Amino acid sequence: MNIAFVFPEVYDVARYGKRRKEFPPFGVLYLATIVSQQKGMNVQVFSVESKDTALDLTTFDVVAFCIPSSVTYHVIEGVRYNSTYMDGALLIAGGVHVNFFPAITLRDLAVHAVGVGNSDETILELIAQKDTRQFQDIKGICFDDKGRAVRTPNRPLKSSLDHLPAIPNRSLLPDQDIVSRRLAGTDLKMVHVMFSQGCPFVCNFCAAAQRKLLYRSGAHIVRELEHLACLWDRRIRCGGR
Ligand code: B12
Repeated sequence: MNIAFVFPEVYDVARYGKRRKEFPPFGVLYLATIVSQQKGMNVQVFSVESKDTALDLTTFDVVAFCIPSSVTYHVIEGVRYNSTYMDGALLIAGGVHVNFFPAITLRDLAVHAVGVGNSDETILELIAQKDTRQFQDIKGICFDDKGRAVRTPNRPLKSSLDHLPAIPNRSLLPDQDIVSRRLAGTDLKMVHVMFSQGCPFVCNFCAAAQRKLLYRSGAHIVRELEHLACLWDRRIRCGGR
């Protein structure tokens, strides 16, 4: 089965003019890795900008739209309506914007279902229902039932992040997402790693959806750091960035 993940290029808005990318899109990265580890799943990730939203998606059985912030919602709306799809393709969406506006996103984008909150398990369950379109037993989603938006119960949070792949497959992302250009104010190149999720504070300007802090274990993190050190070593020896 062919699965397309579509996400808007995420530039830091403060440095947008300089096309400065601060973080790789971790949501897309983890979801795409999880799906690609399943037998028979071919994953491709499309990074889009607002000037170029017409994609040929006719070879994909499932198209997953990722909406990291409301700021880039219009980019995904552009892709949704300017692109071409396979007949019967399953269309799904998720991301921070969707977490706050699941039913509106479902309607606006005319997709079959949206994930609400962490969807590391939800994504596989949604894909498994591609042909049946029976979504009612999947936790943490909002789905279309003959024009009616149905919200299912939240998916309980895990107690850690160790269920995630220890080494997310960065080669699924555009090359420049693997290593950021430089650490602010220095010439050091850097790579980002996600150690935890959530935030305990209640700042009223922030839309962080998850207050409970979840961590990866030390061993889980070390596996990724070792992998990155090795990758970096190879790049230097091969004369890469
Ligand atoms: C890191 C980060 C950044 C980074 C990079 C973001 C990126 N590459 O995604 C940088 C610094 C670039 C950034 C910039 C901005 N950010 Co920011 N950022 C974050 C932060 C701290 C973490 C995001 C993250 O990586 N989470 C971890 C991943 C794994 O989770 P995730 O992306 O949500 O994905 C999961 C689910 O959403 C879901 N999912 C995602 N996609 C899909 C797709 C499908 C099909 C399904 C089913 C599910 C699904 O499953 C994923 C895995 O569990 C969040 C706060 C937070 N705690 O969430 C703010 C946050 C997302 N940012 C926010 C904002 C406002 C911005 C800026 C507008 C700030 C500014 N004024 O410059 C810009 C916008 C950039 C842009 N062009 O969109 C807001 C968004 C609010 C909103 N409602 O839109 C947040 C929530 C913080 C806040 N202040 O409220 N940000």
